[in-house]
This record gives sequence, C-alpha cells and structure tokens, in this order.
Amino acid sequence: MRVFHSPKHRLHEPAVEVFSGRTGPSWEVAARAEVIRDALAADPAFVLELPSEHGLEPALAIHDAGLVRFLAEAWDAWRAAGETSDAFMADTFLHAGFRLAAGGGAAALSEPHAPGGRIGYWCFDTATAITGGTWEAARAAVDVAVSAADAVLAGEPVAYGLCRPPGHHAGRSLFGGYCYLNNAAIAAEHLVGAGAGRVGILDLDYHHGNGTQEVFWERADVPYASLHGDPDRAYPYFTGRAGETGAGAGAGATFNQPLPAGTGDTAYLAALERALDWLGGRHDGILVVSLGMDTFGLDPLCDFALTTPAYYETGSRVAATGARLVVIAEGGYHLPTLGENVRQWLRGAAGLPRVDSEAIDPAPAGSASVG
Ligand code: SP5
Ligand code: ZN
Repeated sequence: MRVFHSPKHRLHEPAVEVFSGRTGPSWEVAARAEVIRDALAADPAFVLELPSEHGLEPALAIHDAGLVRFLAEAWDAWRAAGETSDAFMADTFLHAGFRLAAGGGAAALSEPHAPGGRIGYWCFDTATAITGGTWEAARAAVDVAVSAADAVLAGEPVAYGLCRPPGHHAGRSLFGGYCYLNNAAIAAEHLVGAGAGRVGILDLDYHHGNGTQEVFWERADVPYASLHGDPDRAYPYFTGRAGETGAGAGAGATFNQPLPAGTGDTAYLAALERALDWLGGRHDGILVVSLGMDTFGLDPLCDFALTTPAYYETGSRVAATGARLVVIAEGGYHLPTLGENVRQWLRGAAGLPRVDSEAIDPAPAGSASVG
C-alpha cells in the first residue's frame, strides 16, 4: 500500500494547550505521526513516499482565502507585534454575542487588525496554537492528502495519507481542535474535481468532524457520515447530533451517529454497518476515510473502548463495500498503540491477513512470511 508522509509535520510542535482548565503540554505531538510512520515502515506491506507539491489551490477550493492568508501570515504578525511566546493562541473569540453588540454591521463581521483579534476571528478553541512551523506543516499535510487521493485516482484500491496536523475540525472559515486546514475535505474536493463523481466521507475519529460537515452541508455530491462521542458530553459539543442531516441541495446528505461513553467493539461495528449502508448508493466508488484512532480504549482524551482487533475488522468491512479508499489520518493520542492500530486498520482495508504485533515478519517479499 502506498503511504504518503512528509517530515515537515515536525515543524509543528506546540508546547502547550489549555485543556479542562489546565495549561499543559499539547496532546497533539509530532511523535504521533512518527510512531505511525515507524509501524508502517516496519511492515513490508507498506511503501512510504513523500507527497508531491500542489500549491495552495486545493486548500483554497475549501477554505476562505482570508483564513488561508491569516494562517500564512500569523506567525510573522505575532512576532511583529512584539510577542515573544512560542505559541500564538487565541484568548478572545468571535462569539455570536459580539456581532449584535457591535451593531451587527460589517465591522462586526470583518477581521480585526491586532493579531490577538485576528486569531480569535478564525479560531474556536484553546488547543490549537500557531508556532513558527505550523503553516509549513499544515501545507505539507494538504500535499499528503492530495497525493493519497491522486494515488487512488491512478488506480490504487487504497492509499493512506499520514496527515499531521489533522484536519476534520477545520471549516471554511474556522480552525481549531488541533486542525488548521481540512485535509480530508480537500482530498474529497480534489477527487470530485478530477471527475470521480460523488465522493463519500466516512469520519471515524472519536470527535465529530464539524469542519467537514460544515464544508459539505449543502452538497449532495459529498455525503458525510460520522460515528463519534455524543456532543452532549464530548468535544466539540456544538455539532454531531443525529438531527443534523444537511440542508438545501445537501438535505439528507449528512449522517451523524452520536455514541455513548464506553462504546465497545460490538456496538461500534453495528454503528459502522449503519453508516456503510447509508453511504452505499450515495457515492460513485471512492470514499475518503477520516481515520482517528482516539476511539481506542486507552486513549487519554476519549471514552470509547475499542480494541486493536476492531481496527482490523473496521478496515476490512469498509473495504468490503468495494469502494476505493483514501484514508486520511486524524486524531489518536495513545502513543504506545497508535502505530499498531493504524497498521491493523490498513491491513484490514488492504485485505491482508491480520497479524499479531509480535509476529511481524520483516523478511523481504517472496520469502516465508506470516499469514
Ligand atoms: C483531531 C482531534 O482529535 N482533535 C481533538 C481535539 C480535542 N481537544 C480537547 C478536548 C477537550 C475535552 N475535555 C474532556 C476531558 C476528558 N477527560
Ligand atoms: Zn479526535
């Protein structure tokens, strides 16, 4: 399987986030992508490649040009304002209440001048800092996603984009949730533009992909299905309810399944079947999968109870629909298992036998191997 990965993700390593009222180290660390890379590199079924460069056009097809400009300029603007912190984070947000207080006119809806105002205009949380390398890393993640999409367009049944930073919380004019540019949405739009017809998105990250949902809310050609922690208890709180089903031309083209705390393999796989049934017939052969591994039982941020074998089974069932798959990395914060869980998911998707982690056979193809 072709796996796309850029070392540029390492340029993005924010030191802090504010989480549950505490300032602490960020959970979204460069080691996440490194452990996935290492697990796949150790398995001869996977071939790692650098992405090809696609410029800003794919991102601008999804995101407001103002957001893209802000992300590109943010670090220099922050430093130019005399700020010395290593992480540029929002401390004031454009809550809807500001719009009315400012008269509801154009001024209330336009980007302020001060860097602290600008970031609060585009960002929605306190976990998504901008550092000196964030923009370059986010751009590289887009190249990774588009390169994985191109591999599938060229005939691969499944390709993996090891995107970091992740993307599914980023909307047209919005970033947050460790996400800056929406890699999966950009990949889907790239596929549509290349003539793939209707492209489905299956979001398996623990968190609801509010950004992806928003981007395709009024479109029937990119149906969006998500399984996630119920927003009644889980981040990002404001979206992901079952009653959110799209609008306009996209009415009925969004499918949300909020799930309870403690959701385990059996309940999860049943929910997956419902999502796959719903997606079937709504796309023309290619699915983009937003693959977060924060559904794992030991994930430090989340409360599902999935086990490693469920990832193999999930990959296998998604591939069994016959769709070709562009698999895009999202969340997942339990470093000791992250690489192995991704490897199992992708082996399932590729129709390769499930293997015990201890039984990896690094011998070259053609010699006796596990399976
Ligand atoms: C891509 C992705 O997985 N983004 C997730 C961002 C989560 N950000 C912080 C969530 C804070 C939730 N606090 C709940 C406390 C649980 N003990
Ligand atoms: Zn997540």
